[in-house]
Amino acid sequence: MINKKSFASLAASFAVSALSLPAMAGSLTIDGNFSDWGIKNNGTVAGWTPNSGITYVVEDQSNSNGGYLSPGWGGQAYDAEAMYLTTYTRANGQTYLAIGMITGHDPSTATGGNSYGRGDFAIDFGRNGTWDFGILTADRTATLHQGDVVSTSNANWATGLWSAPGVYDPANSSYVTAVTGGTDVGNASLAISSAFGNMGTLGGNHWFYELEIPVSVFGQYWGANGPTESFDLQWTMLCANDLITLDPVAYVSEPGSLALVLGALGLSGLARRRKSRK
Ligand SMILES: [Ca+2]
Ligand SMILES: [Ca+2]
Ligand SMILES: [Ca+2]
Ligand SMILES: [Ca+2]
Repeated sequence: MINKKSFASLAASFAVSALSLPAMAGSLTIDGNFSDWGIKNNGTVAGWTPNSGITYVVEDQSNSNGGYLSPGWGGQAYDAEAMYLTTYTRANGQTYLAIGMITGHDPSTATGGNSYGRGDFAIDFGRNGTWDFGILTADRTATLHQGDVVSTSNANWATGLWSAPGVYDPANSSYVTAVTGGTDVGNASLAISSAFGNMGTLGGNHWFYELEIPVSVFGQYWGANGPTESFDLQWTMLCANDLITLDPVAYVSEPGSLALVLGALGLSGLARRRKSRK
């Protein structure tokens, strides 16, 4: 599995014009309910696994290890637990990027004292450390509101408390948390669930963020056949005590699609020749 994934990202880095993302035949309802993603809060590890056509990452933690999460602490109350992503085209011809995220962080957490509120979703096209878009989960300025998609540079982001895992250094943190400026380029649909339990096996309360973004807002970064560059999607809270990051292009949904990519590159023939030489 690990080999397959790294081979897939190698293939993706060669096949720049053929970045393929997971896609769904149907569409989702942006209502804060994850049943349409196939996610289940049934008290099992398998409950985190979504329907096919969705890429995801799970990093479920608890209050063990002194509440250490990486890069900071806080246990379940600051646990970024899972990120999900898919794409689909609606009957109107418009293609959408949909994002799901599960966290143990209460969205109503106020910022003050030792407490930090929710952050925004961040996208880095090119995976080059420059965060190009934010999707706002709260009103951030007089003109940048919850649900806005904002074109950003890194100067348009607040950062967290940590400069590296376990290193408290707010002045030198590069972990982006919330948008502070930039250009409003469009609107996402956003719904946040109320608290639920029984997610996975580690206990605690959880919340689900569900988003849908028309890919036209990404301009040059999204063409007729999908994103023009690989990208990272990230979410954290205002302290960045725990982050969750998804690189969806590294994901290959079916062995057949990897074989297709490798075949197109002539790599499968290369692999066979190498093998026969041994
Ligand atoms: Ca839903
Ligand atoms: Ca957890
Ligand atoms: Ca986590
Ligand atoms: Ca970038």
